[in-house]
Amino acid sequence: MAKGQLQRQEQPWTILQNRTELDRNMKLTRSGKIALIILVVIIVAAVIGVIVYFVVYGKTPFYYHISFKLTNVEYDNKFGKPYSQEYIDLNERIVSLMNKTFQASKMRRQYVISHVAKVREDNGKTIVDVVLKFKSCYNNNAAIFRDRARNILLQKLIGDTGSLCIDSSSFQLSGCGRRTILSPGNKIAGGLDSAEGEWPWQASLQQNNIHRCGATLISNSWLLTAAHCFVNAKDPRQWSVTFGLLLSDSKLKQSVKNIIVHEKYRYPAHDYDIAVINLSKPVLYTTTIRKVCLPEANYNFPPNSDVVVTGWGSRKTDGTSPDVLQKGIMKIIDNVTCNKKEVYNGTITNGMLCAGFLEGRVDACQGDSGGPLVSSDSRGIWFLVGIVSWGDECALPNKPGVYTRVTYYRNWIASKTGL
Ligand code: 4AZ
Repeated sequence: MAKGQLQRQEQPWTILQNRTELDRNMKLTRSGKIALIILVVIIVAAVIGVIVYFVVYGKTPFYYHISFKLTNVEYDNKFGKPYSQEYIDLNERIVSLMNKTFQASKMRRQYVISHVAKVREDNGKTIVDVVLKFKSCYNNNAAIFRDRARNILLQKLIGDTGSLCIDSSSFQLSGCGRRTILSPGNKIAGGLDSAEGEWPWQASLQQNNIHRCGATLISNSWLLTAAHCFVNAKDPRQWSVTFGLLLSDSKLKQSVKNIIVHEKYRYPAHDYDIAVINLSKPVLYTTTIRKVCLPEANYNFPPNSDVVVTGWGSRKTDGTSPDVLQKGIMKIIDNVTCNKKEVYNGTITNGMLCAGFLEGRVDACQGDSGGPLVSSDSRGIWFLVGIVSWGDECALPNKPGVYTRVTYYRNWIASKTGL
């Protein structure tokens, strides 16, 4: 009885044990299957990610601008007309030289095409501005990419250049202050709307996704803006920058890693109204997103020269803000004039610069702060002259806009950014 009982007791125990083992095995195979599925999903997602990355970045070309002097080509006024036979012939000779240069180099796979953007005169000789187009590379390799292109060109330009004599000392590879849109023009006759790519360094500085200020791209990771944009709002996590013509449909949004406000800026004083923004990751330059050139500290932008201010600021004091980036074409006003009693009565310091018209009419306004005031040189390269800072209301007679003078802070910018 006792044995029988034991036997009867053993049977359900063994069954139970076997079932538990079976369950464990089944569980193992089930968790094994789940792990396998997860692994497959991860691999598929990674493959899709890599493909998307290559497709997206593979379609983003790099443009490099170079210029050099042709010592055996007399300048001809017809070079100024892109449809003249003279221009077409010169373009063909240069494109053929560029094609030969890069097709016989280590960059043959990255090189796409080139074209002459502009022909200029220098002491009767001809200077050509050429745009070279390359397939994309990773952004952090851009500097290496650039150096490689420069070395290939320099080697070629001091050697055999066929029928063209090139002054290699005139060679310049300029990566800033250039549009790749050739003739943006005015979209609206007499209006102030800009065109996509016309001001490719312009950014909108946004606090919790709301436009607060303008900012200017000065490298792929740094922007310049006004210190007063960050009064009581210094946490970089609440800020982002966007690029593109329309505020409502930006082309790119970047997060901010760090904001450096000039250590001597004291609100509400207007001196030292400058700050630099470091992006969380560098932007990839495109046809419509590019950096402006920074002038040297000793450069002087002469009074009365043409400058352009751009931004999404209001159209008049306390007015509404536009969706399309606006431009205002104006003149630099010297500090002596701007300090006259009836103008700003001595309040304009050496770190400030005035621009606009004493009769009013064109001016920056609320929301343009931090944005660029730019000027183009004889080659059509754009330099940053000022940062929108302050003014007595907007477009009033004798109250032009006041800008942070970039040359005055050039060494401060270098000390913070290395640029
Ligand atoms: C502002 O409040 C502002 N007219 C910017 C520029 C000017 C005036 C005000 C210049 O952001």
